[in-house]
Amino acid sequence: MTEALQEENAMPMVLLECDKDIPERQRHIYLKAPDDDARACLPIANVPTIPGTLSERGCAFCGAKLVIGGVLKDTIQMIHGPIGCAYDTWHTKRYPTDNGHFNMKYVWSTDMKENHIVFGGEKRLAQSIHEAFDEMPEIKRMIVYTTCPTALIGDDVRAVVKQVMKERPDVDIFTVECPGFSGVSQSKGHHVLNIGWINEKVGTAEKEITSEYTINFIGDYNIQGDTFLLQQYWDRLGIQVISHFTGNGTYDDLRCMHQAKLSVVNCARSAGYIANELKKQYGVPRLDIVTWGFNYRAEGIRKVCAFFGIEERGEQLIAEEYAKWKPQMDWYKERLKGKKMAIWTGGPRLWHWTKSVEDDMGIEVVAMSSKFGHEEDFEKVVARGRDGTYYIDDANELEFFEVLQHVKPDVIFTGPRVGELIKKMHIPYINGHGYHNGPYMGFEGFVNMARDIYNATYNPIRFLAAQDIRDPSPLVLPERLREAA
Ligand code: CFM
Repeated sequence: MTEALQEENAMPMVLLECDKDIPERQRHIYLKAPDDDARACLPIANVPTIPGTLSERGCAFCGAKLVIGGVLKDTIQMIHGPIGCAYDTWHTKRYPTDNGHFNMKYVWSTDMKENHIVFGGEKRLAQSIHEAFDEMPEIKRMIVYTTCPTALIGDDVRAVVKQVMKERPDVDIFTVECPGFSGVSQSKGHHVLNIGWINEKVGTAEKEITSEYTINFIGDYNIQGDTFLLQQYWDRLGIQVISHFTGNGTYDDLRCMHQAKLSVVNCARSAGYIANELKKQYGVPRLDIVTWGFNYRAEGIRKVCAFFGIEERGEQLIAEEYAKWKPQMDWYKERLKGKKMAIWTGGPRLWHWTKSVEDDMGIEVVAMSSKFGHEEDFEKVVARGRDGTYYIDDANELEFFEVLQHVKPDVIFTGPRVGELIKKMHIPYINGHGYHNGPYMGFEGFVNMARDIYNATYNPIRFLAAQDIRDPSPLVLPERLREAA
């Protein structure tokens, strides 16, 4: 080992070869070693991207619209800006609804052009709002978003919205002022929407209470039906979900969040803020759970049931689900044991998954990158993750490739953009955001996830695709693929 390498290995924060011209990146990459004091080694996070690095982050507007607001099933999403802001936050996330996927079919925009930027877009906005409601008379709810250009020219969106609500007393509109440049990543958009909603909309409606056990289920976005699956558990436990924030959720249910006795939080990064405010403003306690993985899911059910004193119901549900799904999970575990995985998503899925795939599938997570997690996310990730694993904040493409050479994963969970590059390297990729064949939450869902990993890692196509067809020697499948072939 060279002296330089020795020195590098001794250092918990790593400067990769590809980053030698932007040495500031060293503070964002941690290689965990046994006995490290992880508190002193956390990658810095939630800070502006360093010029010169090609970030994978999204913008603040995207965090509000694509991640939270756009999931609602009965709400027009009016994007006040150029058409690109609407197009790029439409159709890229898989969150179905039980009313025919209204939210995924349509996108609305004021389609700002140069003359609106020069002369102001308020009239255009009012006209677009009326047009949208006229076109869809059954829809009475809307969220209006500002974008970089309309924020810069100073359109008074709130005044327009107020006027429309006066003219149309049967509609309700919520305004999100969170232009792309207002934060360092999409994380800012989560925050703005959370705080705006609690301050302006929670407490403005009441719904019928049908159970003495009531919750808000927060930070679950029904990716490929996660919410549908988990709703079966709540129903079997006799728990009424007052609001889903926001998977398959409705605008008016979210106005009733104050009525719940407990806020159960899945994605603490995107929606922990509203849970905290519900506690502060309305005294609704917050309980964080993990909904992926057998151990975690069972623990989450136990915690919620303990809160309401219905432990027996919880134990019964867990026993039934284990009986049904554990044998299948164990079949996959047998075959996935020792496989190496990388996770490159937003942030929370790193700490949700690293330990659960290890416990339930025997998989080792060897590299993780978070686009917008904060330091508190890294605290959780590093605490649950393995030694010898890379923990990276806001990684860029070159770093991905360099780290791949070090850790050699069998499968990578990331988005389609990076996924396309990985495919070319003949490494199996699974959509870590929208899933391949989800849902992945809950007991049944985690079996789906294991099945996708099994199919990806045992499929001979990657091996075959890597062969040079001009080579006349006979192909020999590697041993790991022979069983499946
Ligand atoms: Fe929460 Fe999410 Fe995620 Fe997220 Fe996202 Fe996402 Fe994600 Mo993609 S709300 S933070 S902003 S769990 S869209 S459904 S998968 S990056 S780790």
